[in-house]
Amino acid sequence: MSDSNYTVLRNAHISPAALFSHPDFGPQQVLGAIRFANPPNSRLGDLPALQVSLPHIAGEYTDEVWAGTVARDTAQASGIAFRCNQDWLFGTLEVTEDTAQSMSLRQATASAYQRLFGLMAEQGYPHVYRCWNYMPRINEITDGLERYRQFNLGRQDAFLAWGRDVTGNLPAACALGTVEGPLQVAFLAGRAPSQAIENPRQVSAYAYPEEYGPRSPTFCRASLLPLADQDILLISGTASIVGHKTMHVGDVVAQTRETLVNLETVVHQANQAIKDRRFDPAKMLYRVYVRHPEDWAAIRDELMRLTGDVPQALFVQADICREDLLLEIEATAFSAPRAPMDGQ
Ligand code: 3EB
Repeated sequence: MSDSNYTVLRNAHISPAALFSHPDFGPQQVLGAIRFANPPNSRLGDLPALQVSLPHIAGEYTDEVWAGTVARDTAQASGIAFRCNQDWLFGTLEVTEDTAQSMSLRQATASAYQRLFGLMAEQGYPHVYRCWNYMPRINEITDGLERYRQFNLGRQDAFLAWGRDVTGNLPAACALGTVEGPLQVAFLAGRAPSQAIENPRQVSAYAYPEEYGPRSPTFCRASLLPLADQDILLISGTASIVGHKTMHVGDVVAQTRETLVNLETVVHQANQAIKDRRFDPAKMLYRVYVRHPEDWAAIRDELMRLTGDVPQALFVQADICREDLLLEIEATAFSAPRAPMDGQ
């Protein structure tokens, strides 16, 4: 663990058995976790943790763990489990849809995000950096509208209700489909502003034309957190989209290559923004969402050409938010630590 005076944020893929005994991810440091397991299993204690019932495709089961220095005990408010420290707040929540109770997916999403913004305001962490969204039957059409598009309506409803921008400085995000269960949301918020990074190869998601739904998705391509001793880049789910169009329909290798060019472009944009520091695609932590599990090895081989070695990547089977997308890749990058007085 760093002995600097600054609060550091880190994340890693850690096997459930090693959680809490790892020197950087002890009980006092862990803020929360996201676990993919089908069926769900335990050993997360009272951590704010999403257990998303999507199967791992390959490799050992690991948790994606977020940690800082000295996390406070888990608290509950507005149905949100959260842990925070001086700088960060990590929270998780679930909302069950129930049309009999007027709780459509749109309403469930609006409720989740309204509560999340409420908690952030109340606890004094006004900036949301990253949201993870999982919902059942994401590509199913009900009442004439694909459920992902209903989710986009509800998400934007909540941003607008809180007077937040729906363009520009938005959180990074991902949105994936499960088979059944509640809407599940995890989020990372903080006290200091982040900088939104966009991809010049792609139309910003908040500016997608109406053919992708009545309301645009409310996220940015990556959140850059310029910290005292380290820069962190949280890259949104990234897919084979150029402009606003899906490319290479039906061709998983070509979709993977396009996705990786998009990822490299986002990293390049972030490096431009920080000027002297280098995020390196070879060293990022990846999560790969794969629609058809049999495609995973072909995707891994392409990713290896970028990372030059076995990538630090977790492969999970999930439905992607456009019917014609075969994969989506998200990543976290950490720059080399800076000497404390450097660049001040
Ligand atoms: C895309 O680029 C692919 O709605 O939060 C990626 C990341 C995607 C986040 C979201 C959707 C979301 O449009 C889909």
